[in-house]
Amino acid sequence: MRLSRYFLPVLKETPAEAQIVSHRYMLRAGMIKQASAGIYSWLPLGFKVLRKIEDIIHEEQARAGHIPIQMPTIQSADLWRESGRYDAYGQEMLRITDRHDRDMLFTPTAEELVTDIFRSYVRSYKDLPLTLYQIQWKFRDEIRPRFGVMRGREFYMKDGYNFDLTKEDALHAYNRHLVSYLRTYERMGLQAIPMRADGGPIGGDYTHEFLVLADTGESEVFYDSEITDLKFGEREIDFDNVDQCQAVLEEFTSRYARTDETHDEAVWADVPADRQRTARGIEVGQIFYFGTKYSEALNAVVQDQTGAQVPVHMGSHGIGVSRLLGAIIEASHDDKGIIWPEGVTPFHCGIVNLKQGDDEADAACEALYATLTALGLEPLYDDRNERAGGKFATMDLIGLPWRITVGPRGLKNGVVELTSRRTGESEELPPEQAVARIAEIYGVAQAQE
Ligand code: 5CA
Repeated sequence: MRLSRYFLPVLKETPAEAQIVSHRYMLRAGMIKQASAGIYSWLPLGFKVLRKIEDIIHEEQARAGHIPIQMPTIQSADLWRESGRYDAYGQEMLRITDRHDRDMLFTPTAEELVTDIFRSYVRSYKDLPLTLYQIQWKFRDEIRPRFGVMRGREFYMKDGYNFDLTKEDALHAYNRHLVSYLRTYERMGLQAIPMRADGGPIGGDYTHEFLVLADTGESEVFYDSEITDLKFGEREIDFDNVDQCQAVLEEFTSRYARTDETHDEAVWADVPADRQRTARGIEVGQIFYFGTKYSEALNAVVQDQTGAQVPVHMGSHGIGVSRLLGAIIEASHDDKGIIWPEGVTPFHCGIVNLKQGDDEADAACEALYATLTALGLEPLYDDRNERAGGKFATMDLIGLPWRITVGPRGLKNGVVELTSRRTGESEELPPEQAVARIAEIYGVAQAQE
């Protein structure tokens, strides 16, 4: 993309309404625009990161064997009356009346609708296990929407639902989700710690929230410091293997890690004092096992091996997709702007032309742009007729992890400059080598000369 043709409405001033750094940078970098309280338009740069996050989630869901679907945002109240949640959900639910005076609502979550799909088609234990998921907009009429996309009223969520014959099978689905989420967040450059949590309006005794530690987080958390040393990393996992998934769950949940809702001073006292940590965290996901709560209410039954009709065991599993942009920025920024992890960056690198209009500099930038693009990478080429200082400030603000700087002086010596946004370190090297380095970082193969 050439910056001169892009739509990147960068703000010079810090918007007064933004209280936390991620909200400030998302507004200043032209990623989102508030449409009304807690409701945002996604501008090109923000939308691009949202899509990257979605892509990672889809890939990891596929790896775990989960199947994508799409359910509507507007639902009839009838199913919610069947489950008893129409009244129970309270004022957070946006209620809508259609022209025929029918009660509708904007989905805050989708246990009822997905259970209705299941009960309409699935009759036998032979069709289990089954996990369906979607990535879809949700609406919760939060009393205090704030911090930009962190606590929106309209927000984007991955919500998945497992259907299993037995509690044991459903607990495997729970463990599988935990493993899959660990991988998912790490690919986004995040450490998200599973913590024992509270079921809230979704329900269920088994539930973990995934928290990213950050001073601006809304939850107070208590954990054993050993937990931050754990990494999922590159390990191979067979998601159908019950023991493997169970082992990962035990590894990541055996140490004390709880939100304030489940914090227990008596158990906490057993954690060695020098390992006790209290911090703030951002909840980027939650998994639940709630048994037959919805299947019994909505009569979602299958025939088991003995011919008996039994309600299926279920759980649901959510990722705060739009909230993740805020969480990633909270975890990765400096005083100049955002620092995107390579896994979610909107463009793979920036190209800054120090002297637009200089034949050699223009030609070198065009060549870099063409070569990187041919490799399947997306560079953002700042081809505007602007001062170098302004171009650097924009690149730093929007946070691309790598920048190639091209100027007449360097080109005389046959070099360009490659700069890491994270460390600020620069290196001079020939343009072909800069391309090779970027290709290597992103794991794309270069054709042999
Ligand atoms: N049905 C279950 C799992 S699919 C569910 O709704 N879980 S949830 O309530 O925990 O939401 C899932 C995730 O959505 C949360 O972990 C959080 O990251 C995100 N989320 C919840 N409310 C908001 C909000 N108001 N703004 C932004 N993200 C939110």
